[in-house]
Amino acid sequence: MKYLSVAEARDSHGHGLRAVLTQGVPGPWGESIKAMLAHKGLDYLPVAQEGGGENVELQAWTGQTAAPVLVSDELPPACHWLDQLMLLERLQPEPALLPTACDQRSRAIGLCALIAGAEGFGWQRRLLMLQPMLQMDTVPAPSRRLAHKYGYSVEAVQQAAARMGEISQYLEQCLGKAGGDYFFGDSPGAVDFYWANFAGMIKPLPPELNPMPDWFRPIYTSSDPQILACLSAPLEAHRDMMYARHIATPLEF
Ligand SMILES: N[C@@H](CCC(=O)N[C@@H](CS)C(=O)NCC(=O)O)C(=O)O
Repeated sequence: MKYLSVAEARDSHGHGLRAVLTQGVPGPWGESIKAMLAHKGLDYLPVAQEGGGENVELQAWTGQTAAPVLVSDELPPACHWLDQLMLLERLQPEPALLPTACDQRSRAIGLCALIAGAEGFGWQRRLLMLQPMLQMDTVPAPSRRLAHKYGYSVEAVQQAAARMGEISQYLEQCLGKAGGDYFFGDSPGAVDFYWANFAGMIKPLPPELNPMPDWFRPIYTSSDPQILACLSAPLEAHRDMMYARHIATPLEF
């Protein structure tokens, strides 16, 4: 994927939607957004963020340093997953990513928060991924930055696997109750896209579908039975169905 620098992207005001993405790796937040952009047929200019980097120019442009960010010309940068979702719905209402009826809509947003939000499934998994680096004698600067940004502490890490288990069991229940292939209705929505992409944080797709760098794969691949149990058979089948039907592979990042 060809990326603009943040400086180039700032100058492209008037050229439509820009998506700041972590360059070179399949970050689950960014991959979810890319999959939903593609699902809606929305074009965008990819802009490079450096995972764990200082991202000084991004900070000056958007007021924060993480990815993804969606910047649509005259609107404020959408840095938070819910703002991003609502922006996608606004830019291209069909196919919709959220149900309209209030009950289903509030549940769908809640499930997205459990997967992608603060303290959610991805957040907890990231704490566990950071743990080996945080235990080194000299903690690498990117890990130190990420630990600070995303609430790492010994106490937080201790509860992470159990919390992932609670969330994934709840997701499995919701998928079962939905009774079809998708979390809501008979077409894919935000919860489906988030789950499919975040499942890769414990068992990434094989190299031919997800050609992530060799150094990155072991970080994402878990061998801990408690964590692997989060990917129950129905949740893994859902993930595989989403890639087979709705997310283009091989992934490009
Ligand atoms: N601000 C986002 C969180 C996005 C996020 O967690 N981004 C991570 C993805 S791993 C990231 O950019 N990490 C690398 C970094 O912060 O440099 C939200 O709340 O929706």
